[in-house]
Amino acid sequence: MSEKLSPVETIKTNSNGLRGTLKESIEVDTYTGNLRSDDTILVKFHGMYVQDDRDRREERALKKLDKLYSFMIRLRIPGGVITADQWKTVHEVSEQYGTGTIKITTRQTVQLHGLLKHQIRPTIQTFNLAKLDSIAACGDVNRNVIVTAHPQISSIHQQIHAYADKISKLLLPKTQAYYEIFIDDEKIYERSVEADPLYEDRYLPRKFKIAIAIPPSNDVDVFANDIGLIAIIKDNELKGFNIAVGGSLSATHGNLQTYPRLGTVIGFTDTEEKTLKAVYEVLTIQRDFGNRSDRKLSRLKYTVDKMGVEEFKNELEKRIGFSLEPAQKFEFTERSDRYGWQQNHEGKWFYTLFVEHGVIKPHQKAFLWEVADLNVSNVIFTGNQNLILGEIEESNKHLIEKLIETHQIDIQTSGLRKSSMACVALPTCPLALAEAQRYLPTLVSKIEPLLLKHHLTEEELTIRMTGCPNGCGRPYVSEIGLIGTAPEQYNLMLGGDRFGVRLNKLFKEKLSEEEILNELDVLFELYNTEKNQNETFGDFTHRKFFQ
Ligand code: SRM
Ligand code: SF4
Repeated sequence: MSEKLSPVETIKTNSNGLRGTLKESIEVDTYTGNLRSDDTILVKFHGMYVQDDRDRREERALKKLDKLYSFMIRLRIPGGVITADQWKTVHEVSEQYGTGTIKITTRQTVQLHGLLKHQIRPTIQTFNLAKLDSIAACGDVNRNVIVTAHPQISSIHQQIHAYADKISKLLLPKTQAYYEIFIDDEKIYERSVEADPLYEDRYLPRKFKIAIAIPPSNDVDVFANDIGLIAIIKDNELKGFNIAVGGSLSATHGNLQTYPRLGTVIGFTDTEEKTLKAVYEVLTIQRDFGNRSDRKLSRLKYTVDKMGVEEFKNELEKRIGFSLEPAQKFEFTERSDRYGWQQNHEGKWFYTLFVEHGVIKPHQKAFLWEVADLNVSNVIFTGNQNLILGEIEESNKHLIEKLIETHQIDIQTSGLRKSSMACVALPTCPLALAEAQRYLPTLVSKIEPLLLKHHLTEEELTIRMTGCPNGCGRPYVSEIGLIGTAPEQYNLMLGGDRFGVRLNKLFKEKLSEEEILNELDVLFELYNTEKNQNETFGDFTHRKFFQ
């Protein structure tokens, strides 16, 4: 007997190409800042979420007021690269329609919070003029494709980088609803041009994520993605990609059927045509076999585990019409960003700015505006929530150096802070059980003295915090993972490696700040006295507690 479809499935198939009643919700229902119920689902496929300020819920409920609804918009920026002019547009839109804050996400793009309903269309229209869009940035489709950010890493980085854009385009939904609803007044496209052989009218059972890593860097956490492509480079030439499937980090507290899983490498493809075909058909398998009744169990990882890796690979080879070659050797030896100035193989300069948890501070925003005004660099977002000013000619470097000085852009901070990551959480995320990006900076300030006490200040150990177990800040692939369970309470996860190839495990549950600090004090002491030569903290805790 077939299982009952989840209600989201019906909303998708009945949506007339993701249109639903979004136009009416936005233009007719002016009495509320919210959308009609089904439209709150559909608007995600166009890159937006309806939210409300959770800090103000109580105050508004007491006054018998509706929630303070607003929208978060997330841009689709494959590979995270935009021009200086596009940055200026993001800056201006954030001031005119958002809260003023620009947030770099863990998937190489930016989000703006706090847009009111009537500001959605002008926002999207302004982005559109700057050739920016938010199509498929959320929803049950392929999301922003991410790729190792720093072009210095390889002279063929550009060639690999282009794959992010090609894959993103290949997997875009065909519906023109975005343009129709948010940009043009009239319906200008015929439905006949919208036939969508990939997504059909049911789209995927769940969100889908793809990352491309260029070893030795795993700054994208390639194994945390539904599909991970690992570039294989020999003699400075791109030979092809290893393909990993079934990565995803989310889990639900108390639901043992859910778990974080790292992608499994199933083979290698040596041409662009073969790589794109394999990527495309992984999506069709997930479309056809993915769980459409329980959204908690609908990511590709569950499809892969249900079918078994071998059966999944057989199905893929049947669909692509060729056999995958054996996976090639690779090694990851770094994951953090390369802060400060770096020069690439062509002599161009790149400056990586540390942006704590992706929240651009006012003085950084002022700096970036003036840099963009010079128009001598592009802007690259990293999967670690930082930002690179790229492609700077030697003759222009001094202009940016001067602005760095004027705006006191300081990258001097501890290794721990530089390797820290946190998700948005409160006040906008409806799923947050605890604070994350608003709290981790304070906690890091309290951990730093412990590192000093145990002579570990130079250690670049990774610490990641999320407000719930969904894993948006990828805490399951860190050396110290803190996952919110309730206000001011976190599970402490240990034993993950430094480069994102081994998951951490639950060490202690529901700890308060004081308990976290006490645990870390003891752990740092143990690490300092018992570690092997060159052993990282993550490898040490793995050996000590989980082997
Ligand atoms: Fe996420 C949902 C923020 C990366 C797993 N994520 C959300 C929502 C939209 C909450 C919601 O559903 O209403 C959060 C919006 C908060 C806000 O107020 O802005 C949210 N996720 C984020 C971002 C902004 C975190 C950040 O601080 O950077 C990241 C945006 C990435 C992007 O640009 O697309 C973000 N989310 C991730 C990642 C990490 C990654 O992709 O590398 C994960 C774990 C990897 C994975 O997908 O397994 C992740 N987010 C989730 C999940 C769990 C999905 C699942 O399979 O169960 C949810 C909840 C859901 O989808 O039901 C979620
Ligand atoms: Fe929200 Fe949880 Fe994601 Fe953090 S991890 S942004 S709290 S869904």
